[in-house]
Amino acid sequence: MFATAYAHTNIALVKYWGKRDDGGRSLNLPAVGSLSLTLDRFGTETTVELSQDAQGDSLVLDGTPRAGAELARVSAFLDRVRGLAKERRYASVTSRNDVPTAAGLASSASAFCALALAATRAFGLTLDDRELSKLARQGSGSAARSTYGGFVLLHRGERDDGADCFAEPLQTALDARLVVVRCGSGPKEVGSTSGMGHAQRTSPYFPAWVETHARDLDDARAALAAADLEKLGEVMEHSTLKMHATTFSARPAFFYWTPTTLEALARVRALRAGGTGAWATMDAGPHVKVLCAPADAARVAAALGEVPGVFGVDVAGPGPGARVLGSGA
Ligand code: 2P0
Repeated sequence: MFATAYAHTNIALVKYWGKRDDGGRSLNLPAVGSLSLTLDRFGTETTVELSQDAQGDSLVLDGTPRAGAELARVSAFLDRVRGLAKERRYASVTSRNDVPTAAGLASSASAFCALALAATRAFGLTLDDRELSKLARQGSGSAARSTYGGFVLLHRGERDDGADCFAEPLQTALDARLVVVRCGSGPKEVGSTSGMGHAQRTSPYFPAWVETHARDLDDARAALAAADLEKLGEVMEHSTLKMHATTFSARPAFFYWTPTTLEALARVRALRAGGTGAWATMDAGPHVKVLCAPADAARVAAALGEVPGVFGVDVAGPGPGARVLGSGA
């Protein structure tokens, strides 16, 4: 049995950052909810093939066999799927990213969503989207959101068993673009999982991050309901700057930003001062993603492309949810 699935990446407008206690169940429950846009470019295609004879799982990522921590994380995720399917067979996983892996463009979001969909189908399970989002979340929190296209909400939930921690799509009349501005190259120094854990344990600002987060989500949802890009952009920038403030104030501190990140941020502010609606968000890496209206995207991309040190710009729009590309025996 095999199945192939594709999932697009997503960028959080209101960020997920930190985990809540799940009583040691390894359910990967977020400390806060989040709200994202699934993109129409960048993503992961993954094939899962079951094997009668294999002595363990295997992983080939972007043409290279992987072992160690990468394989262990995938194998632990497959254990969850085997548990759901009451199956014991091992699987070979072949995955191709069209996201620069570990460069802050959220490859784990599309990767674990595509893996969740391909693995469940290969093991003969058909989960509805809500259950798929809960399963993907256990691989990587942001992956839950790639289940759906467009704007997506991931609920924080309250329950220890994670039953109310799922993603759902948000309806809006708003159309928008995210201009992805590459402000660095190579793998990041601090992964998002370890970065958020360290910030949560050591930053005195972390409690304020959690306390003020629900209001940001409410404001972003109201902005989407009103199709108000300016209001959405304003709360988006506020959320990312608070998230990064927890890294600056961690002990020891760490920085995802490079000087180019700051140059790009200055250019976004200059665009705004000049009357162009443009707002920035940064994740666990140096890149800047600029939210703007479709009609402004070419101008924003040209302005950001001129910033010294920028490696390249891509314009992304709202994309579709995860889908099965093929399956069979
Ligand atoms: C987000 N990030 O909401 C936030 C903003 C990065 C910064 O979700 O530990 O790889 O696997 O659940 O999903 C990236 O963190 O973390 C992320 P885990 P994940 O997109």
